[in-house]
Amino acid sequence: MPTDRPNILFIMSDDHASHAMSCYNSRINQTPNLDRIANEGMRFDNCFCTNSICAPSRAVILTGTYNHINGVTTLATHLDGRQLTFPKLFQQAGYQTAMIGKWHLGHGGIHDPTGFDYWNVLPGQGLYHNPEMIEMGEEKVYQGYVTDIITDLCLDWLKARDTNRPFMLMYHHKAPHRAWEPDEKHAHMYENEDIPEPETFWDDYSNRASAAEAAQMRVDRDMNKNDLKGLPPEGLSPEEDKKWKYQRYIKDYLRCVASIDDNVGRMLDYLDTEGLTDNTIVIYTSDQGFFLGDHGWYDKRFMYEESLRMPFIIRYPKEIKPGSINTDMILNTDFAPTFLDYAGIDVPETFQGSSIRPLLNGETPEGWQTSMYYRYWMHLTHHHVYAHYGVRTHQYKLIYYYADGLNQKGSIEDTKEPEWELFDLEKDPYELNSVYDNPEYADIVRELKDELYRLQEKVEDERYVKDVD
Ligand SMILES: [Ca+2]
Repeated sequence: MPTDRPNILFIMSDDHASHAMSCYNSRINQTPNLDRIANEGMRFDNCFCTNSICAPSRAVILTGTYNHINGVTTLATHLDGRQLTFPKLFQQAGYQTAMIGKWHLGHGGIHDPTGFDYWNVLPGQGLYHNPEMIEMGEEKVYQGYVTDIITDLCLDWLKARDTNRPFMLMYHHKAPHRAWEPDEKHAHMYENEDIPEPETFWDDYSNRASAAEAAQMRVDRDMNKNDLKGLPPEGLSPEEDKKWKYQRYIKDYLRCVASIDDNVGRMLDYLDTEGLTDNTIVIYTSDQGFFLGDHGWYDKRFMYEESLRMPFIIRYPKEIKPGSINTDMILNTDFAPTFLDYAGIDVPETFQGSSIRPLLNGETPEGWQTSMYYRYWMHLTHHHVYAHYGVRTHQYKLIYYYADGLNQKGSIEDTKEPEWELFDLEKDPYELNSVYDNPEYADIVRELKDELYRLQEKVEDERYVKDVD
């Protein structure tokens, strides 16, 4: 084995949308420490998840396979840890490996983390304050704020590591997941200001399939007292009420993000102090995007842009030109092959993505993906979002709401009539007008359906029984 193998510091948060990061030109907050990673490395503007929900995205990242292969289609399907994962390969190759923070892929027996020399994870979603954690199978309660605690545990592990061997550390935050509970230090940020509302805040869900209107994740209607940390003042008009709720929601969300930013700063400072910066690949991403009042919503699940898009910034001074921006399409299936590539470990043939290392060197390989396949399986559960699949290219997005639970654990068996949507992302970047039935797009629809079925076959998924034409 080569002696100069890089360390991997894989930072992931939960539900952090890229439009709440200043390196992605956020209009609503500043993230100076996350920006350090982007400014000293590369920012990806078209990184997408293949199923926009927590556990499924995490399973894709670990196994390098789509959810119909790894079995984690919904939140109720836990990971079978007997599968091949990239941490196992790192461990076998002599890396020191650790998983600290949010796991959310099940606990006990075959569901505990595997491939790690050390793991210490939150049970399920975990708590923001004084969280219980499971350290190598043993439950412990920690005093303090979860984002600080996870960072402290990562720093402790790094300080105690064997400095003669490289490390792969998964530093995975719970924040800024619902119910967005900030710590005392950030509780008063934004107190005397109004956060701008997104362009689609007043969306009325017209000109689309029925799924958008049917979803139950509206800021004005579906947030509860826990989300809002109180109830709106009496006597507000419906518009004022919605605006009030948005401010409560977004400020707490951004306060949780601010704590992540501070803590990532501590981590980057540690790498600097220890002389580890040059030989450590630092990645910051989130398991999916999130609606920050966009379309009047919170939450994710939909194949719409705000939810589909993952932040992805990466720094590696030895290979990546500082301040670079890439617009090629990359997916969460590509993460594992990329990490393995850098570590000099062969990527197993069963992994379905590709290493993005050429992109990081400024070269887009011939035939690089220009379309992606998406599938949300968890029909109706929690937020009444219809099960759907679809294809996105750089210009278009075709979505098929097959709206069937298909007996997936964690889905609800209440089948709806299937519907299609097509968006021209150049003309309609906010996806407000489906042009599926517009005759001018008939050829595009045909091409995209062919591409959808091609991708479905390529990744070995099955077409829905009513999707025939
Ligand atoms: Ca998530």
